[in-house]
Amino acid sequence: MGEIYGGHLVAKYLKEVEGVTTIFALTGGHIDRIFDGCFEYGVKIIDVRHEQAAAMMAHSWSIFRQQPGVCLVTAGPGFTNSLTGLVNAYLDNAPIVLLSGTAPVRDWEKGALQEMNQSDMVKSVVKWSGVCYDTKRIPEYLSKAFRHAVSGRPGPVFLELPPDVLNIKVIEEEVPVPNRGNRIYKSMPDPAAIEEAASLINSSEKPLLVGGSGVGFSDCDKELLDFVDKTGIPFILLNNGRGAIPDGHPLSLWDGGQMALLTALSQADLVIVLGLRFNWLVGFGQGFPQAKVVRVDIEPTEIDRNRGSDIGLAGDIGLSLKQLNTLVEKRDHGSWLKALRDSYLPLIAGELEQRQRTTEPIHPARLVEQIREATQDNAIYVVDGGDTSYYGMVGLKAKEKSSVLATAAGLLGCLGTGVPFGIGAKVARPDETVVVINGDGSFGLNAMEFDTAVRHNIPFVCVIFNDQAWGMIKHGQEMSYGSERVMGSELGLVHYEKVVEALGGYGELVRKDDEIIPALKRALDSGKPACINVLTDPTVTSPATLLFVASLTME
Ligand SMILES: Cc1ncc(C[n+]2csc(CCOP(=O)(O)OP(=O)(O)O)c2C)c(N)n1
Repeated sequence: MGEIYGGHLVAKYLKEVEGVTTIFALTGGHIDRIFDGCFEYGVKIIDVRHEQAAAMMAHSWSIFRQQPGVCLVTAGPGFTNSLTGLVNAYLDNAPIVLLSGTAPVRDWEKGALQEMNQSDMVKSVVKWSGVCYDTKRIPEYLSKAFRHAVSGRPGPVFLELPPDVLNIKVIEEEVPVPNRGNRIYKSMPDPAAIEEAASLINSSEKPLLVGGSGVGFSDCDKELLDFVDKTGIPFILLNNGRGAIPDGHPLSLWDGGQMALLTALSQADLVIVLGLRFNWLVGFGQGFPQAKVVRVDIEPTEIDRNRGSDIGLAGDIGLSLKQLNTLVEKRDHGSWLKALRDSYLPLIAGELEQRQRTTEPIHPARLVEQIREATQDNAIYVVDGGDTSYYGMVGLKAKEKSSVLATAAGLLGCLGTGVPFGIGAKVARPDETVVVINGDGSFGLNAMEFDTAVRHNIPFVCVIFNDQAWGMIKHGQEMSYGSERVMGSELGLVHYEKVVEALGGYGELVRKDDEIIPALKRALDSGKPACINVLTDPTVTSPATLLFVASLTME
């Protein structure tokens, strides 16, 4: 009869039952036995420099591997540091499993080191949380955590593992290990509702399809492409659903970016919404009262949220589209598409021209264009920042699902996500080129993770759009209070490329347009985690900032 520690059981279960090869973690005495278990059972640990980054990397892994990402943090400050990443995953519906240390149960309520009520703190931002008090039940609790993370609408879960559970030995043969099952069980909407949706789609003259992270986390790419090709409906895919059909598809509206979305919503007679919430990012669904709405969502409570739908299909997107594809008619919406493009392309004419023009300092739209040129659209692009996010999002092209991921433009609007998500993407998909596009302010929040990338040999390129300020906020202050009242939003010229060099990576500073592509190529060829610090025009204000300021100053 073999004996095994609780901490070893954790690693063994992760590896052998859930197939987890890699976790993101920051060490601590309370969780040390799990680290030892990972050593024993060959689970790779990417050990980070801040727990926030561990949660963000796990989130990124969940997108690029389409499996739950696992992160492991120690009790107290390790746990509290992870919260920003956890909330970000919650608001993005990303399945991450956060394993946390906690004070020994025998010392609870006595003033133990790092003792705090973590479970209560976390409850409002997870799908499920639990504390395991019994070593023999570790596999059962882990199984429950994974099931909650992926079933129905995905999301983060939290499991506390005290040291007086992890450091106890039990007889392995006496530990029940749950059968994993298939884990994801898909549901289908009411067939009558599908028929009604198909007849609305068939009779519509100006239909529009919009998809979100539900597309990103569903296995529906083929059904979606079949639907779009058959119906001829113009579409735009957002969040991590972007690229499920590449942006280069002739019916994609990404050639006009957010202007195309706003224009199309205001002119459509029918909007088909797949796995996208009507939150503030789409004006709470209020901006297109003229249109009928068909919604497909795995979460029924989302279907009429903020705006009632004409037809709601509650269930899996792929299964729903498969059924719809048998009922929708082949159509050509070429004249509607042309009318749409005629409306939105003039609105972005200035920006299109800006992409081709060389200026000093460099315009951010031009810098994005040069990044495209250097990488030939063949990379995973992670975009983080304020104004920088806008130019990255609208200027880049997604060649595959999630390959343009604007991590700071989600519901949490969380800066500092770029570097951790870039690292998570490269760990999950080592054969891809990964390029992070970062505002200089945002870069600073998780810059130390370059050390993680160097230690683990995770090459990627981070291009800093250095306007020497928290640009989006600075420009908002200029507009609201006047340029003489800018306060706490200027950063000055910082040599971030030298910071990265000092950490063992590759770095270059770029001031001129003709230096961009050669520097990027050297960075890509260096095979190291690299930072190209590009001085950009500090006076440029993006349309996103104009909208943002207007929305916050509205009475
Ligand atoms: C973690 C976090 N802190 C603060 C903010 C508020 N905020 C929104 S945009 C912005 C400025 C971003 O500056 P930078 O990253 O340099 O990008 P830029 O706007 O200059 O392109 C700030 C501070 C936020 N969204 N997230």
